[in-house]
Amino acid sequence: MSLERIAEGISSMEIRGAGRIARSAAQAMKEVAEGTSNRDYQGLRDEFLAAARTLLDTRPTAVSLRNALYYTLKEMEKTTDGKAFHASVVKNAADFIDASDEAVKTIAKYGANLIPKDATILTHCNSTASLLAIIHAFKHHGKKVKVYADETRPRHQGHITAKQLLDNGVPVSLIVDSAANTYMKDVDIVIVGADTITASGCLINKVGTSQVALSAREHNVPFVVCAESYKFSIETLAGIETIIEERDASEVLEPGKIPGLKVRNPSFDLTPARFIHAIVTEAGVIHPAGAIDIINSLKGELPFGILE
Ligand code: RI2
Repeated sequence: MSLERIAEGISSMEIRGAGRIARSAAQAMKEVAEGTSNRDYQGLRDEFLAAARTLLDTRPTAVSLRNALYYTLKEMEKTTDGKAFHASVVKNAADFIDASDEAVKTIAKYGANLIPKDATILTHCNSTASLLAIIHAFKHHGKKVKVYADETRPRHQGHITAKQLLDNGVPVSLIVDSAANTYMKDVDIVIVGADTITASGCLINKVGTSQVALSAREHNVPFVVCAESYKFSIETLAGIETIIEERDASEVLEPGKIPGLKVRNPSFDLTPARFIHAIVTEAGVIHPAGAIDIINSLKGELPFGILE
């Protein structure tokens, strides 16, 4: 797909999931590189930065998207040789996509180890790595798990989770988000994905996640997050606050149904580190306080700030 088509797909959430958004952004940069005959450094720099900014504007909260762009452009300040810079963008984009796919598989294996035998699990929204961890525990560890899947208003990503679990033979019940606390007394572990992990180990994830975390804490249920390293926010290390994306009211209420009514529709919320039992990354299972180590390793590798 072209840059414009991918950007439109991310904006409309046809392309969704922080990991898939990041891989799609890298793919878009690869398409831009493969589509230009330009080998002049400055011309390429202008072209790639313009493409990166188009992608950045699609979903401001998606730190994974920003980090994917940093990864793709990480040689930009290291060479002024146009040919070398061009080749690096093609290679880095492809490498990011492969590394992201591998990270999800690794997290699924590590996450499956955390799932107790015959556990009842509660999920919120739809997260690739979290889902694969549950399926891995069910299929490869023989754990007779069953799942309560929050439907996750307003876009009902929980329906995707429920269908994928059903298709893999995992017993699952879809519940409305406000029923999570009711069933939490029967739950052995909560597993969710991540849009962003901040430097202080907080989680930014689909709206409603923080209420699930509150309920899990109240019921003494471990709350586990699956997050690839590229979801960790370098910006928060510098004290730059992550924007919580607010989406169109029409996702919540049919336009004109209640004339004059104001609707708020935040796409994500923040779960404090103290509510998080563990974060499963491809580098291993860490305590939220370990987020700083992941971010420091990213800082050494990614050209933080080049897209400002
Ligand atoms: P994976 C999703 O947001 C959910 O918040 C999910 O937890 C997170 O992205 C990560 O998804 P949205 O794209 O990368 O539905 O684990 O707004 O698939």
